[in-house]
Amino acid sequence: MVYTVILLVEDEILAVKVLLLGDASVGKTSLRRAYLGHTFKENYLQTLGVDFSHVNLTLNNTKLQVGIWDLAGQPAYDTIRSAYYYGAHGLILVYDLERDASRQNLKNWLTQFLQHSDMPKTSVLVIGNKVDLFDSNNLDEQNKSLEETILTTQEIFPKARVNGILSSALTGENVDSGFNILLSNLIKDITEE
Ligand SMILES: Nc1nc2c(ncn2[C@@H]2O[C@H](COP(=O)(O)OP(=O)(O)OP(=O)(O)O)[C@@H](O)[C@H]2O)c(=O)[nH]1
Ligand SMILES: [Mg+2]
Repeated sequence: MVYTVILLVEDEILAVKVLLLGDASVGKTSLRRAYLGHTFKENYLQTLGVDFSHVNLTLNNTKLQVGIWDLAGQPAYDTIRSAYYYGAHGLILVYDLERDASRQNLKNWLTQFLQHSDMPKTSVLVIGNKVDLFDSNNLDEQNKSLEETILTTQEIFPKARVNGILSSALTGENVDSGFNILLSNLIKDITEE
């Protein structure tokens, strides 16, 4: 099977591929929708296989066309998911701050991704989502586990630029800034090659 690496430099527009990965119901689709400016949906409607969006923007004087591949976390999609890992410049690993098992499981998501990814460099953003469910003045524990997760991710994937944030798709907190961190790193990866 031939896979096309999705990096086209046409008319100085960089076309980049970003993946959202993580357990079912952690909020991947909600984060994608929040980033695109869509309204928050309270009811859970599982992604059926994959959802895709793209957005054009300029960041750090670079024109980007960002393709966001939002992969279903339900185990039923385990076999088809790996086909989407190829050519990803950016990886967003999402966990639910209320479900520590979803954070622990990010190791498995990353390992699975690395078995299929073919890119020399990938930027990674770890997101602890649903921060609106916690007291904003008392996030020490959440910040500590985020730091721990960033370190583990970096250990498993030493070549990657890894960052992390606590976010909320409901309030929009840190959604834009998180994507911007990832995209800035990814521009560095591509332009410094
Ligand atoms: N309170 C709160 N709820 C959220 C947040 N993000 C998502 N949710 C809720 O969590 C549930 C799951 O959200 P989705 O975005 O569908 O989760 P997903 O990760 O895309 O799930 P799959 O498509 O099955 O992999 C929904 O009921 C959302 O309303 C958040 O930031 N805060
Ligand atoms: Mg989804």
